[in-house]
Amino acid sequence: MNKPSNVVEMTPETNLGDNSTAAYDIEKIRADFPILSREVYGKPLVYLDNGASAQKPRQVIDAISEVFEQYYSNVHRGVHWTSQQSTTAFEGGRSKVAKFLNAPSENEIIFTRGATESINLVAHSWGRTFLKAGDEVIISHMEHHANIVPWQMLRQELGIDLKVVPIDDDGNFMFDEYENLLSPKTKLVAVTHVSNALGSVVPVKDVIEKAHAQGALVLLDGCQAVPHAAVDVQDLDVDFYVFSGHKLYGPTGIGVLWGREDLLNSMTPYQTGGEMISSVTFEKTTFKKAPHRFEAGTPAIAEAIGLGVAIDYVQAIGLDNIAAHEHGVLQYATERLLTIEGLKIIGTAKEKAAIISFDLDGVHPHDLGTFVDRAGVAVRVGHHCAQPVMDRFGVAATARASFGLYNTRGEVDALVDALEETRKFFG
Ligand code: 7TS
Repeated sequence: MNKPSNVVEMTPETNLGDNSTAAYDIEKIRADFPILSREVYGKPLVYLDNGASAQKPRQVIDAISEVFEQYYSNVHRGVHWTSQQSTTAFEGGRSKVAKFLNAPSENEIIFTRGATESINLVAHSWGRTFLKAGDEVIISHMEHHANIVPWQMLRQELGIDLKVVPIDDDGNFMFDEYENLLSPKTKLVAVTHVSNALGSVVPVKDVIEKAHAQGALVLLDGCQAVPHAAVDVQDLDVDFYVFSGHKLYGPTGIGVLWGREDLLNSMTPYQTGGEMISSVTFEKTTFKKAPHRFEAGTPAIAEAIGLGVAIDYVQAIGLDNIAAHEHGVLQYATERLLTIEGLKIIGTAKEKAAIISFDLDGVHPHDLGTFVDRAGVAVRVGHHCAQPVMDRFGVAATARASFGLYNTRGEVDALVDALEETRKFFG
């Protein structure tokens, strides 16, 4: 992220939550998302679970329908018209992702099923090629399970060590502790760009600089970063970057692994089979270079095309405009939530993306989630696949409101009203 979402400079055109401005026409944006105009339990849907998955604009929905209605076929293997159309659109999706991340080459964009598969791919292919017993991988205390368990599996299999950067009571990444953990044994630093449970923005540029000074590579989990601000992999000077399409207003079943081309081509394949080979005989098989090296079998065709359209969509609004809008909503939500008696925000880091985890005194998060749902408000409750974060703050679960580019201050008010009702009901 060039600018973390909460340090984006605010301008009079961009910092207004609900109000349409020349730079940010919120009503027009909301009208692009069909689901936002529906009601649940007779109440307008207030969708505040974007951290789990974001809703889809009409442009993405239509693009996916168009694939199946107009030109669907398998890719990379047909001389016929539909196959060529599908291949061009599919590879167009790759090219949009490359530009979105400012990747030097489209060959560096590997399509996966999602961030989980991207991280597993790196652990499997890079890890098994380059790690040996005694090597160290550093993660942080606020990782999603998807960036913990694959490394634990390698620890079990190869005997590597896993080091964990602690977080402070506000949910800040403890940089001094990180520096202390780095050593010549460190081979990889795999950390989240933005915490899904706390919203904390990790100072990734400094993390990368220090890791590289020790000769270690860096993988960033960008799931919660790419929907909120512009990411430039060259400016970051990172080695691997992963994210899921469905949190970026795109379809499910499609995700991205970006890696430096030389690195990718030095790695053993992840899955093997059709489309990733150069030649096969019963004696010997040779493999293609990236990206096809890592894309065995028929890929998620319509989904990759849909992801490209989602990227067009956020870029047309502008990532900086989105960041500024969401920052306004985050600030407003933080202030309003703190007026609720007994409500405690968990995660008050210096730099935050538009995610607020909270606890309401005396109300179990699951009861809270069920209660506000009846008011049409969708929040996530649970451990957010980040159980170590819950342990760190001594809770089993939290409620979490995570905002997207279409959320408004009016929706924050609806959440606050629903929480006041919840408090009265259980109080
Ligand atoms: N990494 C982070 C930081 C995430 O937030 C998530 C999903 C993942 C990895 C895994 O992504 P997937 O698309 O492969 O499943 N996070 C959440 C969440 O916060 N609530 O539901 C899913």
